Amino acid sequence: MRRRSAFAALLSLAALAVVPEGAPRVAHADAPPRPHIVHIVADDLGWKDVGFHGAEFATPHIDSIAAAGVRLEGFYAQPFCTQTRACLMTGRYPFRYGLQTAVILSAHGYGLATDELTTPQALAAAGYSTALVGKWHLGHGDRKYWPGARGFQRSYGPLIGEIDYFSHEQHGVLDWYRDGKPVREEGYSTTLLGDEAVRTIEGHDPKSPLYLYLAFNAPHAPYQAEKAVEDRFPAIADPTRRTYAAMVAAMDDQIGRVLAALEKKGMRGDTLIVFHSDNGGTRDSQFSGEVDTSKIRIPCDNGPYRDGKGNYYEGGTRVVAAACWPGHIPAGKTVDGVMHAVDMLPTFAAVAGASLASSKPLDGLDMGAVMAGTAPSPRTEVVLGVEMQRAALRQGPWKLVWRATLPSKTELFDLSKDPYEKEDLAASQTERVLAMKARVDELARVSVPSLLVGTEMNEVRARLKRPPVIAGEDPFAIDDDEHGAK
Ligand SMILES: [Ca+2]
Repeated sequence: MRRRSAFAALLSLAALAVVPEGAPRVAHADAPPRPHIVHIVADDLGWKDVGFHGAEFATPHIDSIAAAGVRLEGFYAQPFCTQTRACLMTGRYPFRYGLQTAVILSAHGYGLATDELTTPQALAAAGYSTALVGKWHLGHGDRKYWPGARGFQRSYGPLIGEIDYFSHEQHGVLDWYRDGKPVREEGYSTTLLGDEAVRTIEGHDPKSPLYLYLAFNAPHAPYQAEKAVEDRFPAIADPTRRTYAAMVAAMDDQIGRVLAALEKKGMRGDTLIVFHSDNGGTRDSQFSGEVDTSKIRIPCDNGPYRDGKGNYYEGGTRVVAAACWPGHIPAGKTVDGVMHAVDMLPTFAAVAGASLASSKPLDGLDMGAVMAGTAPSPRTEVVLGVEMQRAALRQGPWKLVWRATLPSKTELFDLSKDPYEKEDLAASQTERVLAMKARVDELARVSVPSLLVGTEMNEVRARLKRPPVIAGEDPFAIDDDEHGAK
């Protein structure tokens, strides 16, 4: 049976309401509205780094999405890029397919398991045109992981994503592709992604539904902006913060062009737009990525939320988010209901009338009614992560943050009273802590082993076959192997 969303149900009710008394019921009144879906994802954007959360620089176009619809103030993601993108594509938590640890590094060959049903596969089967414009980060070492093999009819942008914004290279290797072929192009990557998103909309036949996944690599490190945009922020004294503001502003400019293109094409009123970051802003240079940021002041701002990217506190996982869809999502409201990145696939599938029958069991839930403000969130639990060394779980207002490696550390917070995680209640809530740890253990037992840990252990095993490293007369001559050089 086809899933029907709250959006679809509302539309059906509205359709019935305008049918005159005695007139025949229209047979297709039950059909889902099948909106276009534009899913915009920012990379490592701080919670506070948008105008509507109080940034000191303006983001008028991102703000306009929130103003035309709802702020999603209970929106969770994973603490790292790959993990959240995997959630968005599968509706399932990363520990179910081995992506629970950090990210796929540029030197890694593994990717998102190819037996997972992806969002573009599900939507394409329902008649949607599917386009990825932006960062993928779900596997680059084998073509079977590339977006074209995973459901996207068109794709453009970086496969990995931590690129130089001008050369589009990572470690000196080009990471910029169109439909699976590397392309050398001039221009600031954020602008190029905006150009392509606009082209995609302009070239689309509005009569058929479009799924555009617009995944900016901004404002992820390296911190690079165009000077003309930086010059818009003379009042920001810190140079890295000024650059970062310009990176966010450049992304906001491009989002503005996308909104204008939808308007011009007559699609805006029939488009569900969801915007969010893939994880919290970076606060610790060890989690900024592969470039060295240890010598600069990290520029992201998560406002009052604790810590940032890479860890399970709210600053790493509760991200800025907004959604709009005229006539279906009320304008200017705030939705506090808890939701997670895994919920996007079921939510999109419901409004699209797409079948998820061939998916493995989903962790995600349809959040259509929550976004519409007609129902509270059905989500009673958020699994923020289950790894071999640590985990975090939210149940109702309670949040467990567990470092299982020695020396271990267990923290429990009541987010209803302490959203900024200042008061650890673990010592006074021992039974609750035990029950939540038991739940984590249960999930750990059904986890697929971490592909990152397995890959790195293979590196250790390869070392077993290497000759001994024995100190010679020159103390500087022996260190290459120890430092990972080939
Ligand atoms: Ca990220």
